Amino acid sequence: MYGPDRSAADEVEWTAFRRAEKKYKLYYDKDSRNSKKFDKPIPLRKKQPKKVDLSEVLDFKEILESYSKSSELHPEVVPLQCGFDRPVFCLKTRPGFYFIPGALSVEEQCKWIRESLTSFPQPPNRTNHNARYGPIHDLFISAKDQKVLVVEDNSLAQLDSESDACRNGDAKTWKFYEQHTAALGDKSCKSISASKLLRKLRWSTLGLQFDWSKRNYDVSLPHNKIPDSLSQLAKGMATPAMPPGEEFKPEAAIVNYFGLGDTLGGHLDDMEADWSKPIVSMSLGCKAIFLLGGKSREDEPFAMFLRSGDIVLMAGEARECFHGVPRIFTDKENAEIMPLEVHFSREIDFLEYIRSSRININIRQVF
Ligand SMILES: O=C(O)CCC(=O)C(=O)O
Repeated sequence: MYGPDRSAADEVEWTAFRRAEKKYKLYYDKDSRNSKKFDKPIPLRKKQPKKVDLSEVLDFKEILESYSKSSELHPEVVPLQCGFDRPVFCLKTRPGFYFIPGALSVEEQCKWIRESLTSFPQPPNRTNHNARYGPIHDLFISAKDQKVLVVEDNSLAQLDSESDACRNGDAKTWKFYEQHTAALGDKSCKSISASKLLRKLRWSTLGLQFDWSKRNYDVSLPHNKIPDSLSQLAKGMATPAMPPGEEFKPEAAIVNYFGLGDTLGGHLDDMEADWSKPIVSMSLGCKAIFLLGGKSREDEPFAMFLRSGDIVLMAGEARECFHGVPRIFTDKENAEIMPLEVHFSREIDFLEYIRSSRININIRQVF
C-alpha cells in the first residue's frame, strides 16, 4: 500500500495541492514490533518509510538525458531556445517556470553548502533561532567543537564585556561554552547543545531581512549586502527568465535548511514588488520533491525531483503558483549525493550534515 492511512471523507476535503503533499510526505510503516506475529518486542527494528509511488514525479535529469540523445521530450515539457549556455526546460501550462538541471558543478555546490552553514547564518543575518536566543555567532564551528549554548545571568553578562554573549528580546543572554565548564555545573541553568541547534536551523536570511511575523521585508533591520559571488551567480542564472537587456538585481535571499521529515508547505512568494522578476532557487544536498501547483490550491500540482545543483526560476505567472517541498530523501538510494560525499570526504562535519540534509538558497529582487 502506498502513502498515509486516510479515510475517503478526509480526502474529499483536501485540495489537490494538499492531496499531493500528503501523497509524497514521509510517513512510516506502522511499527510492527507489537504485532501479534512476534512473541517478544524486537527492539532493533528500524522505522521503515512507507513506500510512495514516484512514477508521476517529473525527473528533469532523465528528461535532459533523453532529450540530448533523441530529442524526445515529456509531453508537458518544452526546451527554452534562448542561447543560454546550458539546457533550460519550461512547462507548457506554467509560463514563467524554468528548470535548469545540474546548473552547478560539484565544486560550486560544495562552496554554497559551506557558505550556507558557516557564513550565511552569521549576524546581522537572522535565523529562526533569533527569536529565542538572540543573534548566534559561529553555530557550525560551535557544533563541531561540541559547545553548548547556555543562558547567562544578566548581571554577570554585563560585567563580561569581552564575551561573545548575545541578547534576545527578553534580555536573556545566551553564550557558547565548552561542554565541561563551570557554567554547566549549575543544573538549573538552561542550555542546549550547538549540534542540536544546528539540526534545528531552518532558515537564515541574507541581504534585506525578511520579517516572518509581518510577512514583509523590514528594510530598517541591519543587514549586509548579498555577497558578490552569490549575486553574480544569481544574475547569470536569472537571464533565461529576464526581459532582454535587463539585469536581475539580487537584494534578498532566504536559505532554507531541511532535515529528514522536514517539509515546506504550499505557499506563494508574493512580498516582492515586481513579480516579473524571477526568484532564483538553487538546491543543494539531498534530493527533494518539489510541488508546483497553479494559482488555486485546487489545481493539480506537478511533482518534480530537485537534485543538488539544480536551479529553478519562477517569474511572471509562475510567481502566482502555489509551491512547496513535501519530501526530502536521505537514504542512500534516493538522496543522490555521492559526488558531494566524495568532495567532502575530508571535511567530516560538512559530510555528516549533508548526508541527512538539503539546503535551498532562493534569491530575490525585492523592488
Ligand atoms: O526549497 C525549495 O526548493 C523551495 C523554497 C521556497 O519555495 C521558498 O523559500 O519560498
